[in-house]
Amino acid sequence: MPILHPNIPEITSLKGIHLYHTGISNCSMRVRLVLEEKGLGWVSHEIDLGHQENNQLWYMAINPKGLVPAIVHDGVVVTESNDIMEYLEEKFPEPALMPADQAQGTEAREWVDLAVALHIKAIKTWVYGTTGGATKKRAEMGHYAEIQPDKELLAFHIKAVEGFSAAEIEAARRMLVEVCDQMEARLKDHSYLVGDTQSLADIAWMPQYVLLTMLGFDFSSYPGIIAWAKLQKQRPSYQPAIAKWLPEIPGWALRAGLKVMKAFRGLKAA
Ligand SMILES: N[C@@H](CCC(=O)N[C@@H](CS)C(=O)NCC(=O)O)C(=O)O
Repeated sequence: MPILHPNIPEITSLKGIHLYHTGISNCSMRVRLVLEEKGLGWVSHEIDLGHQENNQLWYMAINPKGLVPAIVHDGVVVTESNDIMEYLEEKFPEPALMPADQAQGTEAREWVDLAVALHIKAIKTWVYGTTGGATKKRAEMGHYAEIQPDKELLAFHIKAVEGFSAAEIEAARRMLVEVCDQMEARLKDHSYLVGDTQSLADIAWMPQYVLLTMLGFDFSSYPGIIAWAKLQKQRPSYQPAIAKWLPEIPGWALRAGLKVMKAFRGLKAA
């Protein structure tokens, strides 16, 4: 688990829970859900990914990969959303978000691990690929290559700048369909991914549903997932952890805007 003790007094002197996050980031949503489900107070530090605040030196001292989310809890830094969720579960066990039953605990971790494993190759690739989004500019890539220690992430951003091929986007879509099939198989006669209550498994996947729906991924053949998401949205945590941070424009308008930006970027690159 990436628990860091940076030798930086401004960070190590922080008291309470400080969350470094971005509104629309699905990994940030996960951590906010855990904080809200557990009723924990937290100090918000929004990081502007569009302006590369995440790659500034001060933030990379908190997360050396320059990714959100990260938390500082009483001076201890934890990065990686899955590890932050586990850390919070360990430090603040009530209400429990991991099943007490060992087999169910293993199952919940498998759902979380699946979300981690698919983050770059399916979720990010489909999202960036279909929207044509690249958070970094070609001219910035040389510097980024020098500061980014994670080679998979670096390769991803190089690819995002160059543009994903239709085959790569389709491969990502297929991976997402496979997970949706797996989720649907479970959710068609269950309310939660594991056991009879909310767990980190649901929390790991709800943000993907929110993001993918917003960007036009078709869930219409998955009634079980839709019913599950509806239930998740009724939880008191949904508004402060997710809804409050989403753009105030409807999904169709967001998608139309992204399409125009994609076409514009294509013209500029030509
Ligand atoms: N494995 C990381 C992934 C985090 C991640 O990819 N965060 C995105 C936002 S969802 C980010 O910070 N992107 C900025 C960048 O890649 O430069 C986690 O689970 O925390």
